Amino acid sequence: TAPFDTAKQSAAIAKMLDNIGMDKTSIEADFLKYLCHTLGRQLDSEDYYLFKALSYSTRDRLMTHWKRTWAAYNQHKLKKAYYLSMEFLIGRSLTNNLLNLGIEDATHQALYDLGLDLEQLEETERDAGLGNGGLGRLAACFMDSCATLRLPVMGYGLRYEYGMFRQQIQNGYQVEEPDHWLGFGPYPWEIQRNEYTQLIKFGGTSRHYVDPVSGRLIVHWEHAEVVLAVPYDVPIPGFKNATVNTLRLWSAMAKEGFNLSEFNAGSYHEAVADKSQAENITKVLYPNDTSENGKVLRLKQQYFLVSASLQDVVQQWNDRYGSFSDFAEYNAFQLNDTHPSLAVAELMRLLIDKERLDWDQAWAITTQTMAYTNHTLLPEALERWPRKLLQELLPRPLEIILEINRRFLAQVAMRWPADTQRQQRMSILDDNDNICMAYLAIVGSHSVNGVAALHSQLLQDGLFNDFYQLWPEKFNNKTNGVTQRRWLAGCNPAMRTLLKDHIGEGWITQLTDLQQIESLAETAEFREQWYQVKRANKQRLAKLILQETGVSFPLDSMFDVQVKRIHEYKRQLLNALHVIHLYSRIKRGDTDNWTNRAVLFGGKAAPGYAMAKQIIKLINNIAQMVNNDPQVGDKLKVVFFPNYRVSAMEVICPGTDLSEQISTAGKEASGTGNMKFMMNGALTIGTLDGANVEILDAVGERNFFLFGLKTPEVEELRHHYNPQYFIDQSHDLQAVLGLLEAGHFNQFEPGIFDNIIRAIKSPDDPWMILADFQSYVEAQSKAAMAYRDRDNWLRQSIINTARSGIFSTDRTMAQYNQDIWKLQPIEMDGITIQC
Ligand code: GL9
Repeated sequence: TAPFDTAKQSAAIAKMLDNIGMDKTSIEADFLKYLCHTLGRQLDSEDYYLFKALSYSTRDRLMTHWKRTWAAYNQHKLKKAYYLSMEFLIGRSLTNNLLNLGIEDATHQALYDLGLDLEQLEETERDAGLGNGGLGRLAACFMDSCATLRLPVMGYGLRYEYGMFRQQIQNGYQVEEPDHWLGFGPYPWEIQRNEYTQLIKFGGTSRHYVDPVSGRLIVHWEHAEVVLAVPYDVPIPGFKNATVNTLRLWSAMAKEGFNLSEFNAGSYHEAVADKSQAENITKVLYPNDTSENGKVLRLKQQYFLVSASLQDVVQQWNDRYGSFSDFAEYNAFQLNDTHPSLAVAELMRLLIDKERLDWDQAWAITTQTMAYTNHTLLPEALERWPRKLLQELLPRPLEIILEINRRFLAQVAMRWPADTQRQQRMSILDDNDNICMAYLAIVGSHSVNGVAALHSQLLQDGLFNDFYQLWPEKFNNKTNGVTQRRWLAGCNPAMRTLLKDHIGEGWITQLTDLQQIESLAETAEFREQWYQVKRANKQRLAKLILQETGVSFPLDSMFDVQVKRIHEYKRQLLNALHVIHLYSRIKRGDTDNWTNRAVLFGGKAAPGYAMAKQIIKLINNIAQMVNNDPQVGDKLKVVFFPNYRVSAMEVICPGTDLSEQISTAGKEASGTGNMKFMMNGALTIGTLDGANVEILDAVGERNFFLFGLKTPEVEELRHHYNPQYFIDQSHDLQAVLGLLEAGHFNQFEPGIFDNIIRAIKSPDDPWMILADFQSYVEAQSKAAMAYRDRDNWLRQSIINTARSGIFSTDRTMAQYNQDIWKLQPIEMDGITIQC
């Protein structure tokens, strides 16, 4: 055989990769090759196959950059960060990948010449719904921004076979359906990487030995059940910068096909059950974590993610460098909430048990590399796991957690001698024998951050105050953001074009450039163009609403939107009460200076959250009554949009006039939908909560409809809250409650809303809906009046977009990097691909 010339072959392959065309002709050729050769279809086959062929040819165009980015990671010793998250709510990828590659026009042309419509193919892509809401979508936006900033950041998550459930509405009620998103063959954006498979242990016992040679204590985790973690890599392209980062998602696989000895012993069922039990770990995304028997599986998921990811990093480090003395200088782990906080114990375990470091060295590395982000103040969301459960499932990590706690409490005792109450309060093991994951995360990290200024302040002053007193230097704020690639350039092409005509496209990577349109708000011509863009987007949204619900939204009415998870603290009920108030005004003829309004609700309720499900039913019943009353007509429309998801928001936010951000002050950590709406020119009606505070700061009170109690007022009122007082004060509220209590919206379903009525009239209502009702109605009426002055509304809308620059995740990621990770951007010049 001819001698193999590595250099020559590598050069040839690199050339092949580099020569992939980004022009219309080569895109067309590759698309046809995949369609006809690989998939065995032709141009008249179903959109699904056309989409698939296009996504394969697009993936090819990512591959060169992806390989080169990997090479850049490995050619030099550079610091990397790892974002550990149980959720990455990706949504669709085709549009985004074309945009970031800069080949949307070429692709559009290529398809057009074949008689195909790009947009139609884009819409056949199924959402990758691997997250519940804001927290998961934030992780996806972070990945996009890191790639765009050329930061060496890798995401680690789980490849759930079933994502967020699909929501159907039947007779006004939510019905959940499984989301088998991988059901139509493999996901085109992932690449299976068997060679990086890891072994994950569960159960068994932890045994301590003394090594006869070294005299050192050695720990073995024995008799554990072992599950395989198989990684699937998803490419994350930066915007036109030849950088493609990686999101690595782990999938559980049984170690053996099935238990052969059990099979041979005649237990076929048990043999297969073991296999499916192992594979259950990544079967389904938890839509909440309230059910008791599901809890074990959730804990397994968390450890599975953490152990696979850390083993991946530690092993590659070991293969490459051997010594761990400078590991902390080159690695950073960001914990997305407490869900991956077992990482603290797992890194300790790997460093001590596998890499044979002593406790102090391992602890120094752990605390210097780990950083924790908190995403909520709600007590019910703070994770605590029974010590007994950990003992059974993760005996060795539990030992480590208890030792961390022992040493930590000694430190607390040193700082506050004899303050036993404080030691009890701060203990990672609480009075009920539970492990408090937030405390573990704080103790094991060098950085703790909240996700908006107010939220971070409340963490310091309240929830984590003891820890703040001990380590004030750990605490910091990182206000959330959203990526303008998806949430403006991608989802609002009409506005993108308008912006391009006036200020170019610098804002796609420098969102503060949007400032430049503010002065244009004063020219009538620009306002008219702005109006036309919004109108076209409202038309697109109205079409979707009609298709999904059968209800027509009149284009001239104010599109008033609240989309987010259904939760009492987010107060969809307050919005619903306002709708009833408007309906009641129409019915009694109080319609002078009326502004037509079309109200859209959307969002999923956790399957076990009964109250949230009743709220959905109430909204649907109100909608039924309002939409079918000829006296109401175009004055008021109401819909509940089914199966709210990322791809729906991409149509909803560009078409929205008024954004509802009305949570009880102090309860919404940040919100990110609020930012998407603002960026797309909606005005906000909102409380002083989460990032609303910073939105208000940016636009000023004249461009924001502020209402409601402030956080300290809420906390003060809690001690003597008397809803009846607010009812007595307000005729409007009496009328609204009168309709509800008379059963006007449930004439054939007696009693179904009694729960809701009781909750809002109770002095124990933690969300204090009735306390804010009158103030909300007044702010709504101001919004309605403002909308009637079209010119002024347009000015305000333009100002909202113009000042949304700080809410880019590019800014958020730059701050994480500057304060926490301290990474150098990847240098792509001169990087060659090794094949
Ligand atoms: C959340 C907060 O509730 C939001 O206010 C915040 O914007 C996001 C992102 O930081 O995180 N925390 C949380 O648990 N969820 C959030 O949205 N819930 C879901 O993702 C369902």
